[in-house]
Amino acid sequence: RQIEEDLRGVLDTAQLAMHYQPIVSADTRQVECFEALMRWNHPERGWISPAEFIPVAEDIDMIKPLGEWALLQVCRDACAWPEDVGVAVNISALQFECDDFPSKVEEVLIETGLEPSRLELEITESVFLGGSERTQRKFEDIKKLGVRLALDDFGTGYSSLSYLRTAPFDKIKIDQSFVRGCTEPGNNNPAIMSAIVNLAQALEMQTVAEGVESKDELELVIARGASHIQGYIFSAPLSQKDMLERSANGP
Ligand code: G
Ligand code: G
Ligand code: MN
Ligand code: NA
Repeated sequence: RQIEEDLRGVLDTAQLAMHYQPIVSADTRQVECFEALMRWNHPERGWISPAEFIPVAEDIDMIKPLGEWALLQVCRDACAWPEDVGVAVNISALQFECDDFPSKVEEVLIETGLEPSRLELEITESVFLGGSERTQRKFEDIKKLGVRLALDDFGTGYSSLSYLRTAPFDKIKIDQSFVRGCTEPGNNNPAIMSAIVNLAQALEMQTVAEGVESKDELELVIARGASHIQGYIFSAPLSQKDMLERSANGP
């Protein structure tokens, strides 16, 4: 397929970019970090969503080079931000499963000089499907670097909760499917949100409500105890340039 061919060569082009979306603290209403989201500007097809090309990259063994490129790009970009602002990077389960993943992260931190505590890795429950001791050791190696771990798309996978006994997450990201429609009457999402927040608090983890678009949704997720908010209500993902210009002009 053409998309596969184009993806194989994409790192030799300037078609890939990392965009950044703010994650705001519910307490201070300040931007605490940005989630990095990959964007592909294809010469003929225009913008292609990562929801489309990341699975293709996984199929054709391109996810490791793509993921490593993203990590390096993101850490470089974050070095130009205020020192108290962090950055979160999505890590494919296939990339996470590589034996050298923790050492790659360490290399990038050394190469860019980014303070490790400013970097957060977002992984999904699917990393636990391969499961067990190797995964746990990987988590420990990453935590030893001083990097933070977030559990992305929480509650949407097929995983059990047993991994929460030992996995050292700093943050749980409440999937946006639990935010959609949460303000409509008779909706179960607020109850699910409260349960996730209670679970996270008991485990001393932060919670991000994702995909918050309206003021009503914002009020509801804060009332339900989410410690952080992400969504179009604050900003869509922006290029590094647009994001820095906007920050300079205030939030
Ligand atoms: O930003 P957007 O909604 O288009 O992202 C769609 C999906 O692609 C999301 O699930 C997101 O986690 C994933 N994604 C975006 N950027 C990256 C990336 O850099 N690496 C990986 N592995 N996934 C990404
Ligand atoms: O799977 P993950 O949570 O990493 O993906 C986040 C995705 O959600 C990104 O593709 C991002 O562009 C998208 N997104 C971020 N904020 C909003 C929002 O407020 N509404 C919607 N519909 N999508 C959002
Ligand atoms: Mn994410
Ligand atoms: Na998510």
